[in-house]
Amino acid sequence: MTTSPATAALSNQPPGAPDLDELRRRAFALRRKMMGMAAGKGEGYIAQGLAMADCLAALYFHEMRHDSARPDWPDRDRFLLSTGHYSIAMYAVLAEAGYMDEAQLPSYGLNGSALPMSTFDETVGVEIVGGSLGHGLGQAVGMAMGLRMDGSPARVFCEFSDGELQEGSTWEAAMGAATFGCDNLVALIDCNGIQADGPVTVAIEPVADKMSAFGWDTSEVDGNDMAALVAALAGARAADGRPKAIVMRTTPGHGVPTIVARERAHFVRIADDEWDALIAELEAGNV
Ligand SMILES: Cc1ncc(C[n+]2csc(CCOP(=O)(O)OP(=O)(O)O)c2C)c(N)n1
Repeated sequence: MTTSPATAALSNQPPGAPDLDELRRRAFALRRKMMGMAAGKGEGYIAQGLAMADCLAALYFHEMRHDSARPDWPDRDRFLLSTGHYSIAMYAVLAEAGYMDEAQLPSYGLNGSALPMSTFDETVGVEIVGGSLGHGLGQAVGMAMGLRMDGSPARVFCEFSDGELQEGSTWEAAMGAATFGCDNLVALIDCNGIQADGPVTVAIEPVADKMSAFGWDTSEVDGNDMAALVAALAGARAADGRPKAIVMRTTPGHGVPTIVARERAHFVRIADDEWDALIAELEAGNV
């Protein structure tokens, strides 16, 4: 498995034709890195991370304009991870894209590590402090407005979760984005159906209809289908005055059937001697 960094994308021109096989290979590489990071830690947010791999591969290796050699490039597209507890996925993609040395990854979640269990903006390539749920979209709206005021062509891609759709601050931000015409903002809503203690029970559905009603240009995809994701991202490029939302239906644990089958996938507990078999499952499926 090669781990070449992202091709430096130094202009804000739209991306060319996608290479879906290459993007799927990247998504697999991200999952493999995450399994390596989580192995031996006993417990963690691995299920959500595995499910986010396709979206992150599509963003960092196709849709976003960014340059790992210049993480502070003012015109870079921004990726905001609102669910800071998905950090394992963030670190995997930052390593795969060349923002950090892969040798750092085993320190994930350890005391004093530069890769804390919940994301912190001191980690190179991490744009916001995550973890206090319900705040990512508001920050993304402010960032998108600021970039536009500066005349920057950069776009803001903001991931947030179905759990965060239970928080009023998310809907306030959604109204604001439409009011202020933030068409340089793409929301990636991770609808995996779970929250801390079980299923999402508050009536957030129909998410896509609600976002549309709030003034967003909205699509809905299987978040583990690379072709669908790439197409939805391409459809979200229009500078038509409307913010864009992609509702992603993801499967926690995607790529590792035993984790998919776990009833309580939010904070998965896995014994030391189970990891080798789980990694073998991932490699056998090559997903
Ligand atoms: C404001 C806030 N309240 C509570 C928490 C504790 N918390 C951490 S993860 C989580 C579950 C949230 O569900 P969701 O965002 O859908 O994530 P998933 O279950 O898919 O990991 C909660 C409540 C938090 N991080 N922030």
